[in-house]
Amino acid sequence: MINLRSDTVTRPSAAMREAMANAEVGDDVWGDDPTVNQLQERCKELTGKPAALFVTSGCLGNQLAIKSHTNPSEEIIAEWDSHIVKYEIAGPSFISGVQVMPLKGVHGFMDPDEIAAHIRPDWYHYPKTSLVCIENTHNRAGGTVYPLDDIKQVSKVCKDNNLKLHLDGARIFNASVESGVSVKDYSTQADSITFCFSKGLGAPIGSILCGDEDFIIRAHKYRKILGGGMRQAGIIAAGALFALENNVERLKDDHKNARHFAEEISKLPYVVIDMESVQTNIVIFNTTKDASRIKEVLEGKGILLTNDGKDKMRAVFHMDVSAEQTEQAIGIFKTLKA
Ligand code: TLP
Repeated sequence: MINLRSDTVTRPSAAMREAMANAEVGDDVWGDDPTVNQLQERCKELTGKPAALFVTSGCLGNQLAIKSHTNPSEEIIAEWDSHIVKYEIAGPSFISGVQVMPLKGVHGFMDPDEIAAHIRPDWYHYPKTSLVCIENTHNRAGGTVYPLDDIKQVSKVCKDNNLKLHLDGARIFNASVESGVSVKDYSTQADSITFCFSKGLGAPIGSILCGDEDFIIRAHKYRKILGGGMRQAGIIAAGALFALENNVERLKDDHKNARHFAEEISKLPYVVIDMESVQTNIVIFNTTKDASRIKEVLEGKGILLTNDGKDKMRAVFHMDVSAEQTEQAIGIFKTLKA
């Protein structure tokens, strides 16, 4: 099977498993796991943030960030198609008691003037706006890379208005290898960042949340409340360290495969792709055929991908899909009749 459902489907390599098997461990709820501590230190260096917290998932990282930056009955601004709005099951209201003001972006990026226009004036009828969340790369826009200058403008709006800025950088390394902008240069624009080891980086589990010390002290408590404290977590932290060491530069191969796949399938009469959106490892496309039917037929031919409603599909490239398998997938797509 060529699994293009997500970059979360990768399985750890033999070398990564070996690093995990040999990890030194301790009880991380006591702060005693040397491998978790090493990973958190490494992530502080990478992001330029004073503190870091290892968490089970990108969702937990985002939700802890929202909880730690806000108070109940406040409002946060996020892009309407972002992961936080679309796929975190109303987590901001459930966990933090805040309301989301979703703004539509272009390629997933909100207009800084529009953000400014939606900050609530101080009035007793209104919630207080306290946080802006951005996503880089933007998943549902097709893995688009947030231009650093645009992030700087959003950051300025936040600073000028005393708002916090959280960066959902689940795929920040995809953005970084593609743009040449360092993870640190992206992170320092925001008050907090999460990124995932379990997507393109190929580790089985884990994400990190980075920010200043007080923020991470709050997040640490909330992680505990939500059951996110792990004991000998060094076993999974070792996979994450291995991923940072070995799997960053190779993300460019995934981008190349995604681009090639998009270029080829865009020639098919029933496929419509905004090629401008194909910037990293995700290909989102529309189809004039029934997307769920295409998905079914492709599954029978050995390709797994996802559909979103009747006419939208997503294919994600990652380390378990080689250039040859990309070629095979294109070939199979071409056998579908118009
Ligand atoms: N995205 C998953 C699904 O949940 C949709 C995927 O297959 O792409 N931020 C972004 C931008 C994400 O794409 C995801 C996962 C997360 C956060 C959450 O990460 P996890 O799955 O580790 O909770």
